[in-house]
Amino acid sequence: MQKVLIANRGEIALRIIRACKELGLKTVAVHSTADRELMHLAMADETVCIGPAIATESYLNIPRIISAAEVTGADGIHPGYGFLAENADFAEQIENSGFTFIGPSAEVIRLMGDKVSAIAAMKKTGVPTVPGSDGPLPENEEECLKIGRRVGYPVIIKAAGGGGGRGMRVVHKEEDLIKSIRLTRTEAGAAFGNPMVYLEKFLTNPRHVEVQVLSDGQGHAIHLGDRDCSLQRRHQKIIEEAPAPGIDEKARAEVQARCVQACIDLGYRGAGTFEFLYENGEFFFIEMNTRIQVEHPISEMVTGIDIVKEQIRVCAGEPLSIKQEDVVIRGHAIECRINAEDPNSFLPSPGTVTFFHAPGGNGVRVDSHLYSGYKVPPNYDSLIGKLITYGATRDEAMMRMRNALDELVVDGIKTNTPLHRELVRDAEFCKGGVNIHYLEHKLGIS
Ligand code: MV4
Repeated sequence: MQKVLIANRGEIALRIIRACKELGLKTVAVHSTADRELMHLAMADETVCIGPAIATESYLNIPRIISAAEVTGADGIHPGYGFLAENADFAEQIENSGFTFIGPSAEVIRLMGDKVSAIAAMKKTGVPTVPGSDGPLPENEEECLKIGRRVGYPVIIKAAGGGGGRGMRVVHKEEDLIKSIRLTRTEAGAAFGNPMVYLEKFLTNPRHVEVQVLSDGQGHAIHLGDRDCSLQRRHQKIIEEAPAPGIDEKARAEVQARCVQACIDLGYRGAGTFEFLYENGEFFFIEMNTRIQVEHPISEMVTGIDIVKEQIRVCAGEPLSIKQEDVVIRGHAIECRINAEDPNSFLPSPGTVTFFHAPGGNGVRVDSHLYSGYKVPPNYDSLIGKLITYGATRDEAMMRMRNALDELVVDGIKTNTPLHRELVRDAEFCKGGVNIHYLEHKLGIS
């Protein structure tokens, strides 16, 4: 691989260009007409405008992206996260056109995109899953009632084509099961073109803990420890940390080893994340993400491994250069997602950044495409940067985050920085180990 086309925008496009530069790879940045002022365009070797602001005609338009790779002679395509990152057809068309998709095979993306087949694959390889229907719910409603009775209430109905919190419904009692299944099926058919649903025991107070992996698809795989992403609102993560605090060490070692084995069994290539619910000392697999994730930097900080560089290397066909025994989790890292939004209403707040000052100092990392004068367009995700702090201990990382947030200045638009300043001083969050409902309860949503 010699030239990488980055099929994304914003901070992750910048992050990928930095990795390519370290690897000595040429870069092509593609962008929409709304994104001519993006910082990474100035750092790329070449740029191509692929269409209008509306993502379906630019960042989501497969023929336009492949054409841009063709005209620039790029041989690798990095999807980043979001947009086409987990679109199996995109990966397939890239490979069929003779380019390298920086991610796993289209087959593995498809397997993990269908949550029913993903769970079946995990059961087969020995990754622990949530007790449930073990497959799609049958058409026969008497059979569904039997499954509900066996699993025990409360249960959750999820769409096979869903994920990330889309297409699910909690059922507290048997009387509500059948109508909930019918409703979820109808919604899933409309939203995902697939009415298939499955059932799981509903865990009432779990934490969201995920395991980062790297795998070369040639029989070598490693994990880079775990992250706690429980602090979320409406399935949008707000703060993440690595490692997850207060996890049972035996359960942790076991689940991490199972994830590595799963990568080998799947022939997995690239960076990936196994998502779990963690409750009462046990891990339960819910989904696998086949992309680089927003929160990958905290795992980089505690391992010293550049995940994006390794992801590109293994997808270029090189064997994994790191052995598991060389991966040492050292210290603690926290990430605050800085969004261009109103800190109270959470409504997007696009516009011109009249002044930007990034914090710095020991153990502080800022992954952001922001600069003074940059105009945040209204067309895309509101993430404008990630503030990451590292410390020898969790307390030190938290202290550095409090100070870094106090140094951060973003003028001209509203950001969620005030919310972050409050959260890093929250007594329960400071203790560590809050569950997935904590933030919404604190904000008074549910
Ligand atoms: C669950 C659950 C409780 N029990 N599954 C939401 C996102 C999707 N990835 C899975 N989700 C959940 N699945 C069972 N069996 C609770 C959630 C959930 C959640 C999970 C992770 C992070 C935040 C969440 C917020 C609400 C619900």
